[in-house]
Amino acid sequence: MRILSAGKIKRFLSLILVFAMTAFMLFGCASSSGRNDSIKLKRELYVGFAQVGHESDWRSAETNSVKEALSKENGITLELVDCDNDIDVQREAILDFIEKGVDYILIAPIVSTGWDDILEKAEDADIPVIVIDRTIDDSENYVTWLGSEFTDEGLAAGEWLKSYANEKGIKEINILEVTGNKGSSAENGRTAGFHKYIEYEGWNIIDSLDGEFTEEGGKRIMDLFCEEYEGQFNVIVSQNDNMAFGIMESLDAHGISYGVGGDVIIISFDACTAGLKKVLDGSINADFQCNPLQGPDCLKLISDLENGIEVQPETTMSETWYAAEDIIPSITYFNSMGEEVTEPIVVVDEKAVEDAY
Ligand code: GYE
Repeated sequence: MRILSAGKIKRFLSLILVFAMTAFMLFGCASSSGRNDSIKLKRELYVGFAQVGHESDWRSAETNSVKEALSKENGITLELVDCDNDIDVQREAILDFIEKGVDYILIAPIVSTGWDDILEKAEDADIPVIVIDRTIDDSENYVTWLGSEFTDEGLAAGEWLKSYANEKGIKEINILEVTGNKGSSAENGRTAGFHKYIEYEGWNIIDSLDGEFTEEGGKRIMDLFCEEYEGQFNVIVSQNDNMAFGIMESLDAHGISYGVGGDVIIISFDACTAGLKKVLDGSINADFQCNPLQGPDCLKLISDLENGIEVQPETTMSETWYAAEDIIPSITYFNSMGEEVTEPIVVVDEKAVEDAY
């Protein structure tokens, strides 16, 4: 038997690793890549989709992804209601779907509570409900949920800031936080995750206000913060990219520098194309991706349900953490499941922007 040298074994193992990673990228994430070539439904379906609204680039990408997958060509008539962030409109939309007797109801819930009675009605009418994006926390009358681990996004942002401050020798962290809609699980999770670090690291949080996930909201809150706290903060956490755009407008107007080499570190979430452009030009320091391309997985879930295949109660999207500077290769932290994970921090280049949603 030939004995391989340690160097050869190492090279061989890294080859296997590269091969496995390539295979994973090609096939492991296929369900989130937008292709569902093999799915053929046995009957025409009518699906009602109560969408949150159109507040952000993330939301538009999710809407388009669902529209593309749940399409006429795939045998589905999709009735989409844009609820414009109004909880009453969303409830009405679902009651209307129940009345019409749709085959499936798809909900991206604006808030995570207040669903018990309405989902019971859907259950009574025998209409399967699929929840996407944000979670529903006060009812179990739905078949499955597909979305992101928002708490992990917040935890990853906290761990990144801890490592970044260490590397840069930043001793004091004074944070202003612009959250997304209160009561939405996206806001709950990102806040819960990031605030763990505030607590553990003893960082100072000066203020936290709701910017409703919109550019206008981000600007409005930042204008208030600038008036009130100018000179007192060195970190801004914006719970999505669109609010970060508004925040940067406000900082520009107040003559406050930010991003790489600036006075204020900006952390954002979503990593949409416009957001990653801002990371590439150094205006946003780090952006924690939330993956909105849920259409193909929705179609697969519906197809499995149609074929009597049991679906898992939860599907989580795979996501990437991005930064402007090449100083933190990876972060290690305990995720929301209590597992220790090590994940890469990807430095944004032209290609990352091109590949974004
Ligand atoms: O981050 C934000 C959107 O629920 C994950 O909602 C979603 C959030 C997303 O408006 O941009």
